[in-house]
Amino acid sequence: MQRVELAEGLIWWPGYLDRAAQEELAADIGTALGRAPLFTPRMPRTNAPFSVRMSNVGPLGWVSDMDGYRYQAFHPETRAPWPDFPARLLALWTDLSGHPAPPQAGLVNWYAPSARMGLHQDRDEQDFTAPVLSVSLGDTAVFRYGGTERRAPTRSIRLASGDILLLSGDSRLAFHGVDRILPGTSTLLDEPGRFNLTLRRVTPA
Ligand code: MD3
Ligand code: FE
Repeated sequence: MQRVELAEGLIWWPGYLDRAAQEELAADIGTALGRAPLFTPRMPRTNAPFSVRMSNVGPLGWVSDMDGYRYQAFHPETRAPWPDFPARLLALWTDLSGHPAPPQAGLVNWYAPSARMGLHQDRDEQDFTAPVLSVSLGDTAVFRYGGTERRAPTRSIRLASGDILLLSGDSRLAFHGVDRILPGTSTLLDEPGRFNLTLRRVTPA
């Protein structure tokens, strides 16, 4: 298993999940989305829609609307609690995060082929000492990352289905984004596009 340290604390395991494991996780996510459908987040203030659609699993979920970015325990449209973490997703955190406390939020991002995510930092959590773990499923994404200041130079890698990233230490507050999806690069899903699953802690343990 290849383990690549892209920057201090930014670890990449290309092809960590084999095809069978990807299929199982994709099925778990399909089940969760049956209970907590994808929603379209909106930018605070402008109310402009994100091109990425989202849902969550676990006790807390990330949402964004006119009132701001936040974590909350229920779906913004159905008002139902988020589905439980799939056990297979929790196992990846145990195996790879190096963090003693369990994740609290499992954000599910869905990228249709035209979706993008602009360069940003993840700073809505109260505990930056905990890492973030990211799993890619479906079509390859062109992922860009830089430093902790927006003007720092950036580099790009292609995140393929089954790849895992760990964002820890000095990279926990790195700027990052998704420039584009490369449709037709994976046969995992029934439609073109990509899921990204991120596991996070929100509050101090
Ligand atoms: C680097 N998601 O949900 S995952 C996000 O592919 C997000 O959907 C992207 O950025 C996606 O916030 C990138 C990889 C990732 C996740 C969190 C990070 C990279 C990160 C936090 C800090 C630094
Ligand atoms: Fe992010």
